[in-house]
Amino acid sequence: MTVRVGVIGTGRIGSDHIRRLTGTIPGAEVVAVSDVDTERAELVAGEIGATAIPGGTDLIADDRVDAVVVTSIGPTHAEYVLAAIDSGKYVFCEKPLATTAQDCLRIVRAEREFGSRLVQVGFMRRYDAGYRAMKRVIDAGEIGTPLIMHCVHRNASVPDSYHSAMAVQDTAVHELDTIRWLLGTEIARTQVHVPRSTANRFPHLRDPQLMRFETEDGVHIDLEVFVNCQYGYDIQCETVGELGTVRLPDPPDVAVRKAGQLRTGVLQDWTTRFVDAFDRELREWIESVHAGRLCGPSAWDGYAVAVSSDATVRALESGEIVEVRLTEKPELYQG
Ligand code: NAD
Ligand code: ISE
Repeated sequence: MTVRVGVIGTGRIGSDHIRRLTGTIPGAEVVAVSDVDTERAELVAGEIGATAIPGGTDLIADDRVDAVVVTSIGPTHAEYVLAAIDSGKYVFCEKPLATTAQDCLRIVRAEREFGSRLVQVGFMRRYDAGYRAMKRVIDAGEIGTPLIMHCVHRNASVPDSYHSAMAVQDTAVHELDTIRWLLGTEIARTQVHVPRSTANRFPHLRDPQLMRFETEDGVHIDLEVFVNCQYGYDIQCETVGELGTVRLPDPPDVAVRKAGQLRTGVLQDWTTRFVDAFDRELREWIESVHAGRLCGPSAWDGYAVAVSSDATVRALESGEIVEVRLTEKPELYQG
């Protein structure tokens, strides 16, 4: 059986996911697409023989669509995810699940009322080979109890529309999820330090930012977010434990020795750095839709990250340490 997928949002990552659902991943077919930019939706639909449906909620309700992928901009996610739950359809939603913790909680409540999981959030780092290897080392106790984590998240550049809070809401959310997942605990406190800003981009943007997180069980994490670093896309993570350390490998590239120099390339953006993770993420999502049982990042994960993200934005604005407080985890998401 083929899962007939409808995709809402045909921008950068929407097109990328349509390409992989169409060409790379077995058991799926993109039958419908939608975008407020209707011309773009029609163009994309024409390329793959799908139907362009003007409204996202109409796409969700359409009988030809079994499952939905939401890749529109963040503020539109909650409406579409809630509509998918209302229709009883599986929905894969790109990060963030919603732009406020309150909207994430509405989604969690709607899913609980439905009675089983329908929502998966696009925290794709959980599917990256390096992060998975790091988790295996931590879970096996090889480095002893984790004490400290050092993370770096650098983008070559961002567009003018990117503002200071997006360093948290759009960029650091990936680490907010991977920290919880790698360490198996929640973030309890957050703080942001802002050094002088790079002169390379817009005056309104505070870039770079140094974030500090503390987990419920006392692990301290530092995260540098620098989204106009110029030289490329650079993701680093090292966990320091009582007995040793574990760090992500750099993406493989040839080493060229020439004219007294040794050089290697740096990837330029997330499409190439996480290509395998995106492939694996959507392949496993389609498999779990086939099996009728989701196992990837849940609406609860989307909610927990949104609460930490909101707290970190408040920390950025106030310069204070801000506490992170989650509601009680419902049974649906235990285990
Ligand atoms: P984009 O701006 O390239 O594309 C967004 C698309 O959504 C556009 O085509 C726009 O016309 C459409 N859109 C806007 N409002 C809409 C609405 N109400 N209904 C339907 N379509 C609407 O953005 P992008 O870079 O593709 O990002 C999309 C989402 O994916 C964001 O939530 C972003 O955070 C996430 N993202 C995730 C990753 C990752 O690493 N997992 C990487 C990039 C983007
Ligand atoms: C983008 O939306 C992503 O999710 C990328 O992974 C991240 O590196 C970038 O900063 C975000 O803008």
